Amino acid sequence: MEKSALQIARAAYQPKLPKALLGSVVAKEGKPTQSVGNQDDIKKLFPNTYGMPVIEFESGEQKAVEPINVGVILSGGQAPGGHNVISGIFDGIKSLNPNSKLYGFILGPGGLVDHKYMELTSEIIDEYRNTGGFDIIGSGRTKLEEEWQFEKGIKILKELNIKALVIIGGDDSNTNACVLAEYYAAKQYGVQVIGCPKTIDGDLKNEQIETSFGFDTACKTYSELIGNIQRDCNSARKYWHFIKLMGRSASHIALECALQCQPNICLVSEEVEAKAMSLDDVVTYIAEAVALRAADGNNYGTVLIPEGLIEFIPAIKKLIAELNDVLATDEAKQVGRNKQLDYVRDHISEENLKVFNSLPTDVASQLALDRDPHGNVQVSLIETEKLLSHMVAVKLEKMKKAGKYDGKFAAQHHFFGYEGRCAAPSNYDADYCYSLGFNATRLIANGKTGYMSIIKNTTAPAAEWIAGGVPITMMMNMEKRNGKMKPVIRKALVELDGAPFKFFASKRENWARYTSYVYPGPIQYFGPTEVCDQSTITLQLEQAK
Ligand code: FBP
Repeated sequence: MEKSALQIARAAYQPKLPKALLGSVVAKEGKPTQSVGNQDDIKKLFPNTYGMPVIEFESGEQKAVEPINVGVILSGGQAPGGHNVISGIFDGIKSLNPNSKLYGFILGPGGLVDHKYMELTSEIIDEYRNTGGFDIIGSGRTKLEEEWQFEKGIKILKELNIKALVIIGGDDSNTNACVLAEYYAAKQYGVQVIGCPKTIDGDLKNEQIETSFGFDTACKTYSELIGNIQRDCNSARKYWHFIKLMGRSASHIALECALQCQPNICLVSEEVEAKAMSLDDVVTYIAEAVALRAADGNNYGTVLIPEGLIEFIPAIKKLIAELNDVLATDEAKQVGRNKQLDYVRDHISEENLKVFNSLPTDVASQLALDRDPHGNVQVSLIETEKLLSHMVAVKLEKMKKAGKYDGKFAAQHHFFGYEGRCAAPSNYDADYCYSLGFNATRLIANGKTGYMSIIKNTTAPAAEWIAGGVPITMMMNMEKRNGKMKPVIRKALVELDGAPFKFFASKRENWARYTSYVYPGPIQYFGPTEVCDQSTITLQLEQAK
């Protein structure tokens, strides 16, 4: 593989590990745990993996370990640092016993079911250290939830003598990891399953998990681009830039980019829902800010829009919930794609039909037709940035006629998502991911299953990071998916009484009116620690509490 000068220098970077993982470790076990909700249901569904303690590793004497074969799966959307999780696992099992082997399943969970795999040797691993992307083995969104899939999986695991499987994924994938761990434990198949918290969306976090990997690099990449746009915007002074940012559900990415770049406007879906705002309320909010700046002679600005916004507008949320139920029936599944919109119109309530018919046709079809394998609306395909700017233009025309606005409005549109998911991991993500992978092997060596690898205290220098494991059942509750109640990891949305949102809320009026842009510039890998090794502002504010 041809490499750039930066890639060559970066390949030599040795990611940091928490002090506790540098030598042998012992597991310190806490008290039995409970799930975050629906304890009775979750306990019943996970009799073998429920209630296990949180684990923290301390330096100590590790017993001699036999060679161990481990399998690894990358699941779901790409996130910077995935290759470092894998290199951490590789180095971790080799340090336990040099004859251990690592197998990667190709293109996500489907690789386990279809028996598509490759052995990851040191030559292969060395090609991918500290690089972005998931291309070492590829990723996929196949949902692992059926017994026949688990049974097909165990066949290949036994054939390769794999004793433990590490699933690197977001909330849905780790939910499936837990279901698989429970199934293999119940059947006494002798295969452990460990999860690693991944997603640029930043919504897999809780008291035990500080952040999901990839969030740091993705936000820094988007912030560089937003900063560049703001500088262009402040130079030409003639456009309003509407920038949609990935994050299927939670607004963590948009909020973090706002904290880094200080745009004029940043919408936060969770606030829109809490204030029960309609689409028209959102449009009015933006239009009034545009008018205020125009009054000062500033016909330009930036608006950050979280990708999932549309789903959080209460009337649309209600509509989506009914659409999910209506589309989950066997009857609906038989309806041809070209008749599906009519079918939907005939089967939803009058109230929801009104909302449905008020939406532009492409948005309505997107809500009604396409779901990902986990039953989620594919919000990345909805052009909210164009929808909003169009509606703002119409609103401003009305305001002009009423003598409430006197300015020029020209819009540019952007969507940042895929640009950041495979960026070369920042030092934070490179270290965090390597530690997560290495730590997963210590959970395996200690016989754990149904755990997620965790690294805490990550705003401190890496030597002070805390390593351990959290039982996945502890993060679960019951939620409706595809029309049925299912055990799932609770998604972490932006908390409106949390420090990051409160800080943003205290500043946004000023940022809206006066040009206060910050231009963060590109991620730096080499140089002073205050430039290269800082975590996200979100995490810093959360940890400062
Ligand atoms: P994960 O939750 O699997 O990490 O993926 C998140 C995400 O990047 C969202 O931000 C986005 O909406 C979605 O994936 C896009 O999915 P796809 O890659 O299938 O287009």
